[in-house]
Amino acid sequence: MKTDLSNSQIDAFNEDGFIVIEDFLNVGELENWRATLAESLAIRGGNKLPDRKSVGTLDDDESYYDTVFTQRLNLWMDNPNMRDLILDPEIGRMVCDLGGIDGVRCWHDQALIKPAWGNPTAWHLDTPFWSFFDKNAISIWVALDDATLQNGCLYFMPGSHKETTYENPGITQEFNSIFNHYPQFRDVMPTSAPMKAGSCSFHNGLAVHSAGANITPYDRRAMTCAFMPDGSTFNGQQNILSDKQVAALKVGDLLNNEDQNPLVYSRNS
Ligand SMILES: O=C(O)CCC(=O)C(=O)O
Ligand SMILES: [Fe+2]
Repeated sequence: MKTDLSNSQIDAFNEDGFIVIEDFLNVGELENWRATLAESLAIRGGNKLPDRKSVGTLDDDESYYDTVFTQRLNLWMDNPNMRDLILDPEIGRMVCDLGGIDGVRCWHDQALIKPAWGNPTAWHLDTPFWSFFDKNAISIWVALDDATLQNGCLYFMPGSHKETTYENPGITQEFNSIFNHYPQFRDVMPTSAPMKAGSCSFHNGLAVHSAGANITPYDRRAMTCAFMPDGSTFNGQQNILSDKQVAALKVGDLLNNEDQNPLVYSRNS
């Protein structure tokens, strides 16, 4: 893995809210990530989460969502091989360097497979979905197939993370509904982020982003993970937490349960 980050890459991430790392994985690593994803999907079966079929509040219109991507969350929980890959402390260190933070926990990993002929991923923010508020939540998105302008690569609105709030338009069938909440982005020219298989991006969860339709007969596979700064607290939103977990939490409680949100990297340890 190419885990070194230069100061200019860190500066670009802070300025734009995203960064692409070409050839993050070498050929052998890419092969391993693909095989581990296939293994994880087979273990998981049809459930989106380890303990249940759907995400509840995340998917208001599940049948439409399924045409945007096949989504499987927290694969690390039921496959130790996936845990080794996606919760690698080296990735956690990169996230800390990019966000200028001291430690990170896993919020959730997520396989996102845009199926052949899949619909586009509407412009959205990530952080407002989640059960904590933090301006430095960061996701990694690893391309396991070439992600192209034709099969649904990512697009970002540079600098948008500096202006957005926790207001969430969600991922709906209306590709541009973000402009109802943030009309100032109507005039921004987005950056496309095509990536060769094995390349990756990091993005701030408050950066406005989307992905195109998959106009090919092949799936577009990506493995992603959302990282939460260590010390984040519960904001009252359920997101991927179970009813039981939510019942046991009060707003303001630390989200530091190692079985749910393991510490991936800390500068202090
Ligand atoms: O892969 C996609 O289509 C969308 C990815 C995304 O929104 C994310 O990783 O936050
Ligand atoms: Fe997203």
